[in-house]
Amino acid sequence: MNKTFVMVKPDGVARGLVGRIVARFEEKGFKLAQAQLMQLNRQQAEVHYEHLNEKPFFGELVDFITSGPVFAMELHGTNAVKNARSVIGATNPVEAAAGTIRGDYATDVASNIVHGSDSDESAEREIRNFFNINS
Ligand code: RTP
Repeated sequence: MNKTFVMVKPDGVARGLVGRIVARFEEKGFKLAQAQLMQLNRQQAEVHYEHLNEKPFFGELVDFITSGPVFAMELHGTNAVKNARSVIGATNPVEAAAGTIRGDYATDVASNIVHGSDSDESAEREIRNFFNINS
């Protein structure tokens, strides 16, 4: 049993998809350990996406992720990082399989509904950054 961090992005919150997205993770077998609707400031967004800060779309990414509330979650489950990413689907919705969140609800890589940690180390860091706890 381990943990991951998942966040419904502003487009998913604005479209009223939070309940359906939480349900998909619960149906898969995840347990919700912490969750909060929150508004990110630019500094928090820049830290979260630090690994992309040299990409040409970085400014748009920060604008987008701070454009409205996000729904942040700590999820617990077996092989949490990999299982959550399989529920989420490929980064670009064009490549995301039907039955995944991005495959079913998104069309554009710039607004792809949900984020999931990409490693155990990222999950630990993101849970700490978003929920201010030592985990
Ligand atoms: P995420 O961090 O959101 O779960 O996404 P990911 O691991 O699947 O993909 P990553 O490479 O970390 O990219 C983070 C987010 O940046 C946006 N993006 N935009 N305009 C573009 O070409 C582009 N490419 C990536 C996406 O919102 C992606 O989820």
